[in-house]
Amino acid sequence: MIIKKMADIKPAEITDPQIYRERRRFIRTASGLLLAGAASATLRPRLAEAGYGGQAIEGVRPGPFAIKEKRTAYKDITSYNNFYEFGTDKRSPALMAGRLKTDRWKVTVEGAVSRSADYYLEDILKGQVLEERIYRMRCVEGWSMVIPWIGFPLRDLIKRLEPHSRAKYIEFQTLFDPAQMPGQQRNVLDWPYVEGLRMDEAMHPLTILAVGLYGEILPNQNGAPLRLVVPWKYGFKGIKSIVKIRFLEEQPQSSWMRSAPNEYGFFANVNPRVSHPRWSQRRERRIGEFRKRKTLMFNGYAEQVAHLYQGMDLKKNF
Ligand SMILES: Nc1nc2c(c(=O)[nH]1)N[C@H]1C(S)=C(S)[C@@H](COP(=O)(O)O)O[C@H]1N2
Ligand SMILES: [Mo]
Repeated sequence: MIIKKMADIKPAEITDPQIYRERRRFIRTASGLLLAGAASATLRPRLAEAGYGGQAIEGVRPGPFAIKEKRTAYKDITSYNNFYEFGTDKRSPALMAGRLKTDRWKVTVEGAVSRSADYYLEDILKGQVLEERIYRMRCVEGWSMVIPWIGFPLRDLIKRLEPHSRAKYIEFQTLFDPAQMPGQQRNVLDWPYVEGLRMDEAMHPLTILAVGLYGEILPNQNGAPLRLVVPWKYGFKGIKSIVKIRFLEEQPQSSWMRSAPNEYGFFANVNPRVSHPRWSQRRERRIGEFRKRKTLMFNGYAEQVAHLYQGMDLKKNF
C-alpha cells in the first residue's frame, strides 16, 4: 500500500497531535501520491523548494534485478541531469526545475486502449506496490550511474488500461508548458519531448515507471512526478514528467529521432559495438569514478533482454 489510510495509523503513532495534523496535510498536498508516515522529520529542507523531492516514501519493497555495484551519490544523481525543458547543461535542471508544479498531476491515456481517459496520478498509484529497483543507467553521452529508483512495473499499468491487441507500441509525452519549463521557449527540440517503446519492451519486467529514488519522492530534476526507466537503453529513452500515454499500431517518432535520425534510433539499446556517429560507445565514465569502464551489451542486462531482439540487425536498428 502506498497511501496510508487514517484507519491504518495506530494510536501509538499519533501521540503528538501536531504531527498527526501534519501527516494529514502531507497526505493531501502530495495528491495522496505516496506519503511519508514520518511526516516533517523526513523533509529535506534543502530540497523543499524543489517540489516534493526529499519526502520519504513509505512501504517500499525491495524489487528484483538489484545490482551489487556501488550506488552513485545522491548529490550526483540529483545535480548532474539531462532535462532539456530546463536547459541544456547538466546543472540547469537542479536549479530551474523547482518551479514545476507536480500537484494534482494528470496523465492522459489514449489510442488503441479500452480505458482511455484522464487519470490523476494518485489514482494510478492507489494500491500499487512500490519497489526499489537498483539499476545501472547509461547516457548516450558516455557517462553512467547506479540509481536506486522507486517505482512499479510499467506492465502493471498497461494491463489495467487494457490495450487493444492491435496496439504494438506505446508512446509517452512530457508536459508542454513553457511558463513552467523555460527550456521550451527555445527550439532545441520539437516539444513536447516524446519517447516510445515496442509493446514487448514496455511489458518487460525490467521496465518501470519511477516516482522516487533513494527512498524519497523524485526531485523535479529527475522527472517528477512520474518518469520512465528502461535500464538496458540509453538514458534518453527514460522520458520525464509524463503527462500522456498513447497506445499505437505504428512505431512513434521520438523527439531525438526527429532531431537527428542518423544519431538516435528508436531502439537506442546500449550497445558498445554500435558507435554514435560522432563518438564511440565502447567505454563509459561511471560518475564518481576516475577510470573508464567497458560498456556492456544491453548495459549488462543481456541475459534479461537479448531475446527481445533476436534476428534483428542491431546496427540497422540502433
Ligand atoms: N522530458 C525529458 N526527459 C528526458 C530528458 C529530457 O531532456 N527531457 N533527457 C533524457 C536523457 S538524455 C537522460 S540521460 C535522462 C537523465 O535522467 P536523470 O537526470 O534522472 O539522470 O533523462 C532523459 N529523459
Ligand atoms: Mo542521455
